[in-house]
Amino acid sequence: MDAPELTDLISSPHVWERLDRVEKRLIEASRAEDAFLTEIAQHGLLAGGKRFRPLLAQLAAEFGPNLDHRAIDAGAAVELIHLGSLYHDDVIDEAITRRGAASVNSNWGNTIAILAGDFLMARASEVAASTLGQEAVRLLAHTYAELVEGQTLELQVDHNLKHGPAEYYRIIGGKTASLIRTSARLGAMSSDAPQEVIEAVSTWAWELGMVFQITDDALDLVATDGYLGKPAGSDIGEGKFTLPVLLALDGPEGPRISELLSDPPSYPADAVAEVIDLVRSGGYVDKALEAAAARVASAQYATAALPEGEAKDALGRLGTYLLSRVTAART
Ligand code: GRG
Repeated sequence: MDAPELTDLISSPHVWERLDRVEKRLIEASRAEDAFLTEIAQHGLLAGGKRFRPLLAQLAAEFGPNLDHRAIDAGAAVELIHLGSLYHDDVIDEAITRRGAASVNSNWGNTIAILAGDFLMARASEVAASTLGQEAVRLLAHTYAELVEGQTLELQVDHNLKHGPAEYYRIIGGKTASLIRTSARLGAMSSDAPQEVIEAVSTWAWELGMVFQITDDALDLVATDGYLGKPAGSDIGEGKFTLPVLLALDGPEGPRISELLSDPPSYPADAVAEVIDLVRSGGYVDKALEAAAARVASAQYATAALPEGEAKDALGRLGTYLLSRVTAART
């Protein structure tokens, strides 16, 4: 069965109308004096992307009494940070494509990709400072630091067979859940939601962000190449050992997996295929999904403090949606 579309999960037309305004704000904020820089900065925006972070900002903003242009700026700021970090990430990973198009680094080179990423980050701060205030700028700067910390941690454990789930959770907390939490927090702050509501949506979004990455990593092990748009198991090939692999390393299959991955940095395709097979047949993808489902339950628990209504119901549906993406893509 296919996973539902995000548009089916959120019925409030206001959320989608505001997301359209975020799109216009993104185009405006990514414009530079120089047409060449504008083209590069807007390349990743025009290529696509789910706009998951601005969407969370709009949903969270529904909980406050004063919905205005600040929610739009909150959504634009978090997407600009996200896109800037993707430009930098693609330089680090030497990625060829991003969002179904050529990556900026592959089209224009690393220097341009780094500069354009910096430009997007700077514009995120400018957007936040223009209407959202000092606390929002501080929060975004803190999140930017968390992204860098998560990414740096990940680089340190690349190819390392000895790290475990605790390091994995720290990595994905830094590189993914931190910005997802900030997206929801900034959205709720932008509409002057009460403090306890800001805290509840932040806790919810942290758990959701962790689930976002755990399920994304699981997809790499269970979906087809066609679904992923890249070869399945490419995380293993790159020495990125995600939760199912780390759990398998700790099980009876551990010694064989260690042997197969004992000669970094590049592993033969048949070794990667055997690791994937051991991880899948040992039930470790299922175990990772159980951990994700437990976090969906924690996220749900955090929403108890929120006022009843369509926005709260939508938060509840998003966790299930992330889990269902994996079930639907499983081969
Ligand atoms: C300079 C802020 C800064 C960062 C440098 C490179 C880096 C440190 C951090 C990388 C963080 C990163 C790229 C994490 C992965 C996050 C992630 C889950 C990306 C995919 O997000 P989706 O699926 O993508 O929402 P779309 O394209 O739909 O937006």
